Amino acid sequence: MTSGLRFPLAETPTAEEAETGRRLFAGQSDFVKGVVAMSGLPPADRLEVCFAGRSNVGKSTLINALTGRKGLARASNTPGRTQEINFFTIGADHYLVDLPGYGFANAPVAVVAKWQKLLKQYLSGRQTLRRAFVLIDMRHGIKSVDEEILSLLDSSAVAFQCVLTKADKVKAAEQERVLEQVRGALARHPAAFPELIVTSSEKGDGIATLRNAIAGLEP
Ligand SMILES: Nc1nc2c(ncn2[C@@H]2O[C@H](COP(=O)(O)OP(=O)(O)O)[C@@H](O)[C@H]2O)c(=O)[nH]1
Ligand SMILES: [Mg+2]
Repeated sequence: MTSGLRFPLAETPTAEEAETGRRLFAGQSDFVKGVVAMSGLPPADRLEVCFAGRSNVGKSTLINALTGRKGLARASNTPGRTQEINFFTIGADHYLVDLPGYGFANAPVAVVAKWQKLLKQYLSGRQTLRRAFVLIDMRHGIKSVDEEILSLLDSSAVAFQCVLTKADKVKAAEQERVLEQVRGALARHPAAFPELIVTSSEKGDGIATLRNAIAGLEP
């Protein structure tokens, strides 16, 4: 039995599904607020998805590609800057939540500790959070720096789906090798959703599939 049977690639949406996803993301997207404490969270009054990934994985670029809005999520992070949970609306009834990038080598210990506490509180306490999307660089696969958030998602019982980024930078044979590494690592995580999505924000690959994964979530 090949491990390819576990964690297959999500199927490309049908034309009808793609249209539903397109329509969701064609709705008004706005930055709502950056949150630094649980007391600052907007009311949990709509379906929510969050995006996590190490800094430079391509998270801002992917959020911009999903929404078709270039400047929505700032496409860069400054190491050590205040770590905020950023809320965006997608249409009238979805929140898209941008979690701060992790894995800065030189972030101050106190900043990291404060961030981890807020993240833990957010993930374990947000009733409307339906799925986390964890972005993994297709050139690197799942690294030890990613394991912390995956374990946190397991312990918070938040279903998470892995999204491979920057596929345009990796040749097909190498992509297969990285996908096998990712499948092996995910097998140890009970909260892992059993489908992977390969994307290139540069080429537009996988964007319709990711939109469809979000549009198909039940409120
Ligand atoms: N070739 C390629 N580069 C990408 C892609 N997505 C992001 N990048 C580049 O990767 C770098 C980091 O992207 P960014 O979105 O700021 O990462 P973030 O720190 O995770 O928000 C930028 O130089 C992007 O242009 C992609 O799909 N393909
Ligand atoms: Mg960013």
